[in-house]
Amino acid sequence: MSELGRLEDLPLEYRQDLTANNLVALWPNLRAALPYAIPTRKTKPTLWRYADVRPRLLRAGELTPIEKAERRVLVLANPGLGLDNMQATPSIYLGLQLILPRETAPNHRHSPSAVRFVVEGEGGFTMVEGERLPMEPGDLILTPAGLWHEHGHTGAGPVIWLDALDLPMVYGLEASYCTEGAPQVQRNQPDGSQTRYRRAGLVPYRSLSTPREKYPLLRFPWREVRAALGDLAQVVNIGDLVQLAYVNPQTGEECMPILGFSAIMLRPGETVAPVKRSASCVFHVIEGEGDVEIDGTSLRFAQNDTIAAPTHAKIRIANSSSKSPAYLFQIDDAPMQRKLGFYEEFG
Ligand code: GTQ
Repeated sequence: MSELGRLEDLPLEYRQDLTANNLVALWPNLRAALPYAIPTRKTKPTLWRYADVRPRLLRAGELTPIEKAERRVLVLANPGLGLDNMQATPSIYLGLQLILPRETAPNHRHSPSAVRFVVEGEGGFTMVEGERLPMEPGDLILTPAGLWHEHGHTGAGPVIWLDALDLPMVYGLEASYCTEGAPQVQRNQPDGSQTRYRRAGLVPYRSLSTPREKYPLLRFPWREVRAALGDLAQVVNIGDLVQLAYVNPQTGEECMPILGFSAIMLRPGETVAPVKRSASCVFHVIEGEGDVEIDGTSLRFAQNDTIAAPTHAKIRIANSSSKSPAYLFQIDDAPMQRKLGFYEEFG
């Protein structure tokens, strides 16, 4: 490998002249842009304990009325990426959102896509294009790019969910913006997408001849996902991943364009070592407790904690209970990397 010329090797007058003409010499910067073998990663393996976030989020509920917040969210920001940048990983925005009884987070739509993973509370709902979607703990709710959505809460006690958005990508492309709207009129089909697409392998007959909906299924109830994981666990060898992807039931492809979502079950006492991948990812603990090791950093996790891992990370996850399974919700940017042609697994 030849040594590349440094900036200091160039005459000062020449460097200043380049700058004045909005030009940059590539070779002093080439290795930073294209490092050998492994990308430069600023993302730190990071764990946000729910026990730390929850009281601060409830305090935000006291300090800031919903009218002054629009969305009452504490963002899980990776310290390696700069807190102000609001990135859990370079592609994943995460926030924990609080809504209190009778509050509404007003109707809007935006160019980034969002999903909600419900953490606690009963009686919350998200309305998407007039369809009212109940939010039970563990449910995954999609609010894709450009669709109207508002949140409400008709129950008692706080409702908290994890927001995951592809905001860093869309913002980085200078394409992130939002439109406000009047409250939606509810269609007489609450949770209609879930009713139509409840069973894998069965789609409404009419969908075969009508133009495909881009987002046919908007809610994935945890009850169904949990049961499906339990079934899958019966036929997967111990140590192999029991993992289900949330997909578009009409195409079988990932349900959202940039970020991917899946659920993992760790059987009692089980340790798994997922294949190393070019995607960055996040784990949110649905149930259970254990230990995760990311590039040599060990983190202990409990229920509702959230963990970020950089691209190209070596990851090991252990369920520390010998009696109960553990369940994780995984978010990654594999869909985008696949579409762009650079997704890799290093098996
Ligand atoms: O609930 O629509 O965490 O627009 C950030 C931006 C949540 C939302 C966030 C949003 C929302």
